[in-house]
Amino acid sequence: MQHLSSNMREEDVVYEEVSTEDSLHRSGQGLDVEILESGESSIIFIPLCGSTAMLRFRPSILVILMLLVGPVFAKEQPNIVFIFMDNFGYGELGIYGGGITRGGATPRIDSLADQGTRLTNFNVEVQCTPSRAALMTGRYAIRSGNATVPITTGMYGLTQWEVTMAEMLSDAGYATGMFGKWHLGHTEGRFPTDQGFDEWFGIPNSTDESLWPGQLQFMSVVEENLSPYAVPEYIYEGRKGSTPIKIKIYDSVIRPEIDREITDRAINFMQRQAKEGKPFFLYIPYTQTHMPVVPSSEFAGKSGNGDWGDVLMQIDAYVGEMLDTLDELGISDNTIFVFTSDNGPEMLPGHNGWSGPWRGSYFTGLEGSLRVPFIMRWPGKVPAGRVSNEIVHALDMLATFANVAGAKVPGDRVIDSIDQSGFFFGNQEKSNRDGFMVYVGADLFGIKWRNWKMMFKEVERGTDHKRTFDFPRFFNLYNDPKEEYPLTKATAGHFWVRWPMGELLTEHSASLQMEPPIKPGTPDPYSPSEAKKQ
Ligand SMILES: [Ca+2]
Repeated sequence: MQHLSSNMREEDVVYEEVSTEDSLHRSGQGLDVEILESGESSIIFIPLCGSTAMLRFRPSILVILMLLVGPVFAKEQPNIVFIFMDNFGYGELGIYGGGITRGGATPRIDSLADQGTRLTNFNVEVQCTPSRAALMTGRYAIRSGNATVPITTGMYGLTQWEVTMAEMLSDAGYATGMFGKWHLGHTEGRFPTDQGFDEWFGIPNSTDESLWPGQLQFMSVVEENLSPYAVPEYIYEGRKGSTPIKIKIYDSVIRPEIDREITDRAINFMQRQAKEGKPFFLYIPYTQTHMPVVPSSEFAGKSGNGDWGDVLMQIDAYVGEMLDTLDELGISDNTIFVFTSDNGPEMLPGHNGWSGPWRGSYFTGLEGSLRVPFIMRWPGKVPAGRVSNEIVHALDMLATFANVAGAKVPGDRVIDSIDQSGFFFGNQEKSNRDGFMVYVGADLFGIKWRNWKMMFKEVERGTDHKRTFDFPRFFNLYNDPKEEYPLTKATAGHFWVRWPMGELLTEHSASLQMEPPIKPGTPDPYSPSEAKKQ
């Protein structure tokens, strides 16, 4: 039983084989889910009020989306521009209650909401790397070995076996360009141009690393050559089929200006593709508003309200430039334009983002971590001015884009992505998703289902101790948006919600059993059949 928690001994564990139904019942009583292998069964490992029980069930409900549909060939393939902000909270944009209340107006992005559909319940994974892994693969990040930002694994990211959104769209005939932050691998074979992007400009990791070269101790460690990873982060330029080239060190001088260059290159990419007449997928994971949040010299002081307001104005202007470019090129009507974020707000003091009406920063399972702004515009296709509180997850973008692009979702693996095109097109009021697993790192913190959450764990801030509840906490998000009152009139009498949530959990657990997660740091080549033999 090598999977037992480090603080638990084999002899402390009580094993019990139970029916699926019984396991569902008990799964509503607090858990730290780990899937353990045992022949064809799955085992859920559940600490119960000081004692521990092993619940075993047979996966009777395997709704594996592996059977997900073949491609629906689109008559006309729309371009896709996908802006993915970094640590940009739910409350930042004017249209979400931010903008001027945050010190910087965002009129261009706000106007996108009038021209398209805005979601108030778009959800993501809660850290940079997992969120990007989920978006790119349509699979929970735990599956690809990217459940957390890399802390101890120098070699990380997506194995070549994963099929990314860029690879999928590339196979469907798209030109694919990425300009910005990857955070899915920084070693040979793990760069964006190894994962389906024709071209890439940006950083492999993250923006806090721009602070490293300014520290004497760090630079002396670099001199000492203590680790291949304790080195300055570079800005790269890459093309599919060749090794990316290091352009310059990403330091605090370049940090404020990098999004300017990302924007220029993104615009250049659109211009080139429009000339070629080829549909394109343009992925723009900006570096703002990850700390350090410092405006470009062009915007410094512009809001009169400090760095944050300046940066909001900057982001809005850059997005506006891209929208103008689409208009100038005459391709706005045939372009899906999405503005969203990878996770909830920055939490570092002095760089505090804003989660709007929700509680919590990134790295938590709270709504502030999960819900981010999301606006999609596709003139004539996606209803203009529509606002919806239906649940959509970043996971869903893969299958949705596959549908509109006539691309093919991989059929040989577990896919968590759900095609939401019918919902986005306004053909249906409801989305095709009722809920999802809430992970914080590799830890299953709980389940969100409709307006409810059943949480087994909680952490107030990403670096705090997490609390594990003996009895799960239930929150009615309509009555208690800040998740403060687990046992009130709003929740009492509603514990039935654990049953539909239990269904989701059972399906998820069974799928992890059937296709064990790839371990963090797994080198290429990875093959699931070889992994099973080990
Ligand atoms: Ca992030």
